Amino acid sequence: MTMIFPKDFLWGGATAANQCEGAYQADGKGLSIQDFMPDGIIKGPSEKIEERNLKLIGIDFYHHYKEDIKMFAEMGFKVYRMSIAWSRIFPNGDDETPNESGLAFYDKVFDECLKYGIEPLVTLSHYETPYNLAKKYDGWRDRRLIGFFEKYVRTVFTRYKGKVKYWLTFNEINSVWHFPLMGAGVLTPREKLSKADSYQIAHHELVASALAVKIGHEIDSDNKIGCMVLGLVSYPRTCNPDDVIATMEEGRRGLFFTDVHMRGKYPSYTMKMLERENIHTDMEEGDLEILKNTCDFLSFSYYMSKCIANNPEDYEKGKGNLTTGVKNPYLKESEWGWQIDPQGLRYLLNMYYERYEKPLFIVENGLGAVDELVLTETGEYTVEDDYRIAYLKDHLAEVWKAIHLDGVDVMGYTSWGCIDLVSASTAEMKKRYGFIYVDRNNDGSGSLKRYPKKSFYWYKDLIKANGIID
Ligand code: BGP
Repeated sequence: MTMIFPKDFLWGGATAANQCEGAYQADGKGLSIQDFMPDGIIKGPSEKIEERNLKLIGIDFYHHYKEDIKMFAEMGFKVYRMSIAWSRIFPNGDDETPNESGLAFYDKVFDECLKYGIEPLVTLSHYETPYNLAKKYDGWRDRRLIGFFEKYVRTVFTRYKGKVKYWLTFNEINSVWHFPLMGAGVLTPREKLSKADSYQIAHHELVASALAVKIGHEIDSDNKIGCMVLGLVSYPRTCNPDDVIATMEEGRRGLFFTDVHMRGKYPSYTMKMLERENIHTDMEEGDLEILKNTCDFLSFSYYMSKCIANNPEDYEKGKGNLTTGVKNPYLKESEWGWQIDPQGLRYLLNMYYERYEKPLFIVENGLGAVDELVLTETGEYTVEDDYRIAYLKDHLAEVWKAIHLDGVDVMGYTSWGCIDLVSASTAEMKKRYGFIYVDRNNDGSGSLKRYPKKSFYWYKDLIKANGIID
C-alpha cells in the first residue's frame, strides 16, 4: 500500500553530542558527566576518566561533521536533530563567560546544515550536564542550576538566532525518575534519593525548561520550542482491574512531565499525591507563573512498549529503554531485549494528541542491532540491514495511520542514530542504529570510515517519495 505523508513533513535523523562528537576536551571544552560514564547506565560514575570510554572519541563527528552532513543531505534530510554540548559553551557550567571556540563550532555545523537546506533541531541538554555542576552542586538537585541553564540558553538562543528555529529543552526529561545521573547530573546514587528529592529535581528541570521556552520566544518569536520525553506505552498485562489501575498510575509518571509542559501547571493527580504523601517541594515565588510558558510542540522517543501488572513478580520481567515492565507475550524483541511494537507508536501519538491537541514530533525511533560489514560484488562495503528497514517501515506505517486515519498532527520524524554512534545505556558501538556504518568497534579499534548501508538508500527513496511506496 502506498502511504504518502503531509507535504511539509520533516524527515531526518537524530544524534546527541556526547554520543558522536568525541573531541571531549578540544578547543576549551569542559568535561561532562558522560566522560565519567564508560559503562553507560550499567554502573555508577567512574572516579576518573577512563580511556576505554568510547564516548571520548565517539565517531569523531567533531572532525567529520562536513562529511556526515553531506551524507545526510544525500539521503534528502529536511531536518537534523543534534544537541549542543553544554560544556563546549560553558566548560564548567557556572563560568562567567562562554567559550567562543565552542560557539564557533556549532556555527559551522549549523551553516553546513543550512547549506543543504537542512533545518537543525537542537536539544539543549541531552544527558551531558557539565561535570563540574554534578560534582559541585549534585546536579539538578540544586536550584542554582536553573540560573546556570538560563545563562546558557540565553547565550545559544542569541548566538544562533536566524540559524536555528527548532529547539528541544531536556532530552527525555522523565528519565530523572529512572537515571538521575544521566537525566539530571545527580551524583548521589538513585537508591539514596527520596521521592521528595526526585520531585524536587524534576521541579527544577521543569522550571528551567519553561524558562527556556519563555526566553527562546522573547529572543526570536519564530522559534518553535518543544519538550522531549521518553515516550512510554504501558498496557495492562491482564484485564484484571488491578492491572488496569496500576497501568494508569505508571502512565502518570510520564504524563506528569508532558502535562506540566503542555498545560502549564501541575496536574491534579500529582498535587493530590504530594499532599497525601506529605511531600513538600520547595518552590519560589514566580515558579508557577513561569510554568505557564507552554511548549509549541511535544516531542518524544519511541522504541518499545511494556506491560504493567499489579503483581509484577508473577510474570517474566522485560528489558527496556531506561525503564521496564513485564513482558508482553504477543511481541518479538530486539537483540537487546527491547520489545518491538509498531502499533504502540500509533497508540502513543493518539494518546498525546487527544490530550493536548498540539503538534507532535517523533524525534527518536529505530532498531539497535549488530551489523555486519560485507563486500558487495561491485567491490564496495555495505551492510544488508533488511531487519532495520522492516522495523522502520512498520513504525512509519503506523505513523501514517495516526495522521491519515486518526487526524493526528505529526510534524516530523527523526530516526535515532542516523549515523552509528555510541549507545547511551550500554556505551557500546556494537549496538548500531544508523543508515551509515562507522568503522569503530567496542574495543576502540577501527578507521572511523563511513559506509552507507542498504537502509541509507531505502530511506533516501522514502524521503524522495515522501512516504512508503509498495
Ligand atoms: C534514548 C536516548 C538516546 C539513545 C536512545 C537509544 O533513551 O535519548 O540518547 O541512545 O535512547 O538507547 P541506546 O543508545 O541505549 O540503545
